[in-house]
Amino acid sequence: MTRKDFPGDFRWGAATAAYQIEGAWATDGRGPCIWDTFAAIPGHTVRQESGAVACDHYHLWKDDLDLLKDLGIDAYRFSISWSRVFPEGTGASNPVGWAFYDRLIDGLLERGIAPCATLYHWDLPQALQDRGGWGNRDIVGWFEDYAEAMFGAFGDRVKTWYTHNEPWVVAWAGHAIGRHAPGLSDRKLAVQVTHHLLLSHAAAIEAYRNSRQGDGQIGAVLNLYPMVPATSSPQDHAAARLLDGHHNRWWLDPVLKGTYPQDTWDHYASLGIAPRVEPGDLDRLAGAKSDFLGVNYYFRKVVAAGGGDDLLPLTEVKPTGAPYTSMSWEVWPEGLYDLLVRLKADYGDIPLAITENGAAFPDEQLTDGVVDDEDRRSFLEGHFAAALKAVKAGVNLKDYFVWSLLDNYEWAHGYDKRFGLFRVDYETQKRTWKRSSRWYQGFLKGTN
Ligand code: IFM
Repeated sequence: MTRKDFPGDFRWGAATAAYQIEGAWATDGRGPCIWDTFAAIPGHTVRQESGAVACDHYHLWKDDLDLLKDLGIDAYRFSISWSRVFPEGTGASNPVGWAFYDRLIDGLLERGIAPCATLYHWDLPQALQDRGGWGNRDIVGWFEDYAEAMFGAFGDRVKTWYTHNEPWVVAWAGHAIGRHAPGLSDRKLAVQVTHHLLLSHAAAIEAYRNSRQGDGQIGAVLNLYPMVPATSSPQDHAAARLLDGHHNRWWLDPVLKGTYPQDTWDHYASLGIAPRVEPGDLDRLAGAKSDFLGVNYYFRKVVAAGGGDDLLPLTEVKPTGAPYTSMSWEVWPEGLYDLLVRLKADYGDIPLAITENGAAFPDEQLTDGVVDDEDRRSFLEGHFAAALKAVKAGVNLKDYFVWSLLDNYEWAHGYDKRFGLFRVDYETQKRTWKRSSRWYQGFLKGTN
């Protein structure tokens, strides 16, 4: 397999997110975000680690862009820190923060790399959380204003925009499970948050269509999983369908069809947690047409009926036979093919982008100055092959971003989990090539 097997305009890239790499949390007027607050509370993150310094990309961005250039990628997916550009989320802007993204975007273009920007990758300005955060319907307007400002400032050079990254995680991990900022445990609120996130996605698309610089592409990024029944029993099939509604269709249907899936709606309603939807909301969702769908794929879920709770009366089974990553995620490249083919079958020919795919491994072995991560290299090769198989099956796949450019802050796991194509020594901030990045470079340059 070489890159020539993929369509000529296929884009290869790497992805990151602001809070996970930038650091400089209190530098140049950046306002606090909910992860600064959440991580400061003992017990929330491993060793109480935060993104305060992370990879210090805010200062080392030039070196990191040189790595991207050396790697030979076409596109770079990064996120904008809302509280760096608007310290309070709304109102006064912070020009020094904007200048950072200007430098970054110009630096990418100078190196021949397409800048692709995510508006929201989980780091809500704390000032907005203090006003109710994603639970307050006003956030739809706050997000729209922020999005409009970003399109105005950077839309002349950024031609690929992502509204939200993995809104499921924002709603459920942040507001029901409490494992992510803002650390709440209220499932009714979590479902209301899903609705506000979806409305804000639609509002950002509207703002983009109205922007003078809205001549690029915009869409959402969802974390999606093939749901596999553990056995052929009708009960396991029903359990897999339930989880599919909760994780996948609750987002896919509104984003791509402008409706909520009836079965999941009825299930939430039976528990008294269906969202409050105001007249016109569904029309707004339906009217916001995406240019593409961003797909983050990491693993499949194998589902058995029974266990769990009244929301999800099921158990996720850990299959044996395949390797697992440091996150205890099964390595299952076939799942990527299954997912892409299913999206085409159920949602038509909307262009798809793999906006994240990658793996955490221990990365302990160093050979000749290179991190010897054969596990990650073979993970990537297997998933690239699955993507190619999907392309050959007629899936309209356009981009592939490896998660992540650098080892970085893996949220509640702190710095324990290494996902990078480049190793980061957090003491010295030295970046080191890995066998996987050398292999990716060879794949891109056609020298493997
Ligand atoms: O690190 C995260 C990223 O922020 C969102 N997608 C999944 C990655 C790995 O857990």
